[in-house]
Amino acid sequence: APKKGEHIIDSPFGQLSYPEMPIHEYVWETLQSYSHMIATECGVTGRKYTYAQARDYSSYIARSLLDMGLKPGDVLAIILPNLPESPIAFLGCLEAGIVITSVNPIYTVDEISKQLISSGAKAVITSTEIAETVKSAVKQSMPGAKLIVVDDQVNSMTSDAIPFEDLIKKGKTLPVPSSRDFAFDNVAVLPYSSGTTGLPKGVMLSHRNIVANLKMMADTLKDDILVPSNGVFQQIIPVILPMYHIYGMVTVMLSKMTTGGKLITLPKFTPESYVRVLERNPVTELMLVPPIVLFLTSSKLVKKHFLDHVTYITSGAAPLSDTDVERFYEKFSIARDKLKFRQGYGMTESSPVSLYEKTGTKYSSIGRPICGCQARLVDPITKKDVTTPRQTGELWIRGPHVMKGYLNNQKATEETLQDGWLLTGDIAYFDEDSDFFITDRLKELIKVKGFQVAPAELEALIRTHPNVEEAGVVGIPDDRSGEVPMAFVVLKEKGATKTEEIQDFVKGKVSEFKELRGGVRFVDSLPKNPSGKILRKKLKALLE
Ligand code: AYL
Repeated sequence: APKKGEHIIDSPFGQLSYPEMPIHEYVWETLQSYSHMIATECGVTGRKYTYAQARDYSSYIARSLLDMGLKPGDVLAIILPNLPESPIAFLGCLEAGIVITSVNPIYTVDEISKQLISSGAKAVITSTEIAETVKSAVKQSMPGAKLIVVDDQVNSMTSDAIPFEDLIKKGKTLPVPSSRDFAFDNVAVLPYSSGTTGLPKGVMLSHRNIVANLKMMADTLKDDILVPSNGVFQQIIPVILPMYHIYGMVTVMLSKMTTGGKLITLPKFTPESYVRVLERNPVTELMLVPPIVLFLTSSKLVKKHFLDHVTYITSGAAPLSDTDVERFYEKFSIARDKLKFRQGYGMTESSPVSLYEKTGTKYSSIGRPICGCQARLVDPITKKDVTTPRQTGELWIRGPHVMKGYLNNQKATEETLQDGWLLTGDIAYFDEDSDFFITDRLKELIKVKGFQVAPAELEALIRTHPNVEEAGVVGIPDDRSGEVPMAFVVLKEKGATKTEEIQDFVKGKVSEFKELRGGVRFVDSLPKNPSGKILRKKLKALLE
């Protein structure tokens, strides 16, 4: 019930109910009807697994992990590009009761090390391709951790790594572990997000959070989810969004597996490999971030007939404009009721989806709260609820999909969760139909191609340059990536360092998408509030 002064906007999609079962059981629940169908297939090598195989192998993985001495509640880092084995590793860990921290596979040694230390990972699953980088990170931060390698091509690993395949083989011979107490509110997944401010933090998502979000989406879309019957129809979905990120993990991988979809995995997005997948497979749905929508529209390689079987394109993780969608339809001249464009809004902290534009007609809107989700708009200054259309406020979210909190960070948790409400740090309004629109970001987060970059992380790095006094990092608009990071820097000795030197200093120490592609500007001082916090809005205003 709303408290005094609260103006709660409920979901128009009915009452939510969800089963209290572990994520993997929820995913396998309807397995019988499509056990013989392909669950995952590599878009490059063609290596594939049926649902029955995926289910069995993940169970063998679970048994082997426990046999190796890992215990329920231990943290394991999955550092994998999108491979057909990725869901097997993921669901295997969950079946063993092991908490997964998902790490970006393009991370540098230092970036990986930070997450391994912060999460307290005791083991790592990675792939041959990036094994050397991961090994260095393990050596540097978690010397005792077990290293498991999904052997993509040939087994080039030295003796200290355990081949994933061996775990599958061995697990088959091991007894099924006696059923242990399962707590629905135990942490299941620990992805990293920088939240409203500061460095990346572990987001504690429970089985409840994720099962609830899967069911919230299923109930919201129930009249248009296509479930296979007699093996005739199968959804075919290219998986290009990385599965380490909550979008690829929950909304693509887990969600599509609950309805027997075929996931065509691509280890990394390249225009050529993506186009090849679209050309060779009758794909039924595309789940994208805005820069990839722009790619489809602008690339000459993408032909209209590649989209013949596509009924929905979903975009999320960053703003999408009406023009972006209009241009798409202009290029392909597809009937708008044949292929629908829908926008989702979500956050790692809400497992992720919270609002969804289901009709596919209001392209720039994020729609309405999905089944089981409530929303409010709260004025960040007066703290009063917005009650009328077209007035902006901070978007607050409540529901069973909202995280338990940030790992080992009570302060950040208290700032972000208040009375069960998740303070998103996004500014929004609703129109006369109660459809929501995001207009701005209150938080400092930068979104490059839909992926998070924490200014605090780059600022800390830039400050380690010998001639840097302080630094403030902001995101500036970019045609291709949405935003790119740019730094305002105060030098100790003016004139002694060039802007390119700062850019080069950052290069190589962080993943490519975090590089200062927006440039560097030297300033005499940074605008700050009385308590010393950098005022990023004022920095941005310097650019206008
Ligand atoms: P994180 N429009 C504008 N900004 C958005 C949108 C959107 N549709 N969706 C997400 N954001 C921004 O944790 C917003 O600032 O999760 C939000 O606070 O990496 C931040 O991204 C969260 O970033 C889906 C499935 C969206 C997944 C997601 C994205 C989860 C991104 C919709 O259906």
